[in-house]
Amino acid sequence: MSETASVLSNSSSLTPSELSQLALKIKQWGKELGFAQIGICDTDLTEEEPKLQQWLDKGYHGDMGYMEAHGMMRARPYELHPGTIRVISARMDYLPPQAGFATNLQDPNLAYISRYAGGRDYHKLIRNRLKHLGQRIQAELDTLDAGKTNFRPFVDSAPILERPLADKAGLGWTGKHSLLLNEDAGSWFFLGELLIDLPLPVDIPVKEGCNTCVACIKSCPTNAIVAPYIVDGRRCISYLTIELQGAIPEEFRSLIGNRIYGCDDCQLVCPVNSKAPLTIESDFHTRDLLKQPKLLTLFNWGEAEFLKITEGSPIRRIGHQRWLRNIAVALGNAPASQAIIDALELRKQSDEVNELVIEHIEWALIQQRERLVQETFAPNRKTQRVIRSVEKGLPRDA
Ligand code: B12
Ligand code: SF4
Ligand code: SF4
Repeated sequence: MSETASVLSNSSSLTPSELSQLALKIKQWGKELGFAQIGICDTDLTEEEPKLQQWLDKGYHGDMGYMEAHGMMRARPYELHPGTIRVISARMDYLPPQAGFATNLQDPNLAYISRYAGGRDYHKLIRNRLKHLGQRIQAELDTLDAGKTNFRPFVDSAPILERPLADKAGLGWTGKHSLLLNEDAGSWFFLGELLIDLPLPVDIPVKEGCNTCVACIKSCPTNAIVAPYIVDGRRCISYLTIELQGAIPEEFRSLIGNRIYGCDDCQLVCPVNSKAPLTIESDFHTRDLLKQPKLLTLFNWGEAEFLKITEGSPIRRIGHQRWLRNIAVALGNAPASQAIIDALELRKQSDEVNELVIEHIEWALIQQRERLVQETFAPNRKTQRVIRSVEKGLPRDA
């Protein structure tokens, strides 16, 4: 049936024992569909509502208007999809092989792209798998002659608090960086969920495991983790390079370093990630052209090339102008070089750049020219600490 086909459920016809059996099967089917883990929770997020409201009141969402657009619906899955009484929460690993984190961060002429974004866009892939999961559940109900279920898959872009739901469903605990962490799998995974109207048995949340650690808070390049569990989105490099439409505030430009699309630092220093498994999805492997790419190479891509190379990748959504904006900032942070100055000048003259990009290019030119007469380059102290921590704690992925 179509995932949106809404037919009143007669799920009450299933006995508690049949529902428990079904829950076990759902977890097994989830694995077969490539999910690392599935958990089930109810829809009650009332505890999160005041925290979400506070986060919005403080303006931590910045320009992400979609975060406030739906009021408290984010904390009320039953409003998003009426009839919902359970959330089947799923996580899928994305850490690609040969991540080369430290290699990448310590070479300021290379562009750093968040490791979730080097392969295929996860939204469609996960949503489709969740849809298949829903269809398998329906097929099982058919064999039990138990009527129709009403389900709907969501991944990331819907107004729903995915992390608190996954926390409730026992997939891990909320780390001080605000991401979900799993004792065996770290945090390199996406979340998605199937909203459903079956009274399945719920899972038990796991105990918080950060203890006294504060590594993520201390290592965030822009001090975006303003208190344990609370991220001021406006300061986060992920927001500045992906979500923000306009100019990147100057105070953050040098702190961004060579990170041109997202940031992984709070996860890189996390000790729980030392056990993280690599993804089993080849779709999430980093595309060859995005493996340790040179800033200048990426900066020279024209729009057609950008669109072609990033087809099907999450990177495409920022568009060519913001791509150039971000790379201009990274070039401004790179060691002084005449080749960089020439490339910036050339781009500035081209008819492919808008005012936004020109302003960032001008900033980069000033940094480059000042540095040309000054010193040799070294990554800032925080980044050096992240690099050391990755080399020591995540040697496989360094
Ligand atoms: C908006 C958003 C962002 C914003 C804001 C980040 C944020 N922390 O809110 C920006 C653009 C900065 C961002 C960045 C990233 N994001 Co994001 N993001 C989202 C999105 C769309 C909504 C998150 C949200 O609801 N924020 C609102 C605030 C209020 O929620 P919150 O941060 O969880 O806040 C809660 C805590 O503060 C808590 N709280 C307050 N006090 C206390 C005290 C205690 C003790 C506790 C336990 C909790 C607590 O209550 C609040 C309300 O629940 C979700 C997808 C989704 N629909 O849920 C993905 C999502 C959270 N992002 C994800 C990822 C992967 C990232 C990045 C790693 C991407 C990257 N590499 O660049 C970074 C990580 C940055 C970070 N440390 O958070 C994944 C996380 C997967 C996981 N393992 O948890 C998600 C779930 C997307 C997905 N479907 O997989 N993201
Ligand atoms: S993603 Fe980077 S900038 Fe954002 S909170 Fe984590 S370390 Fe800070
Ligand atoms: S770095 Fe430490 S405090 Fe931060 S999420 Fe990981 S274990 Fe928790």
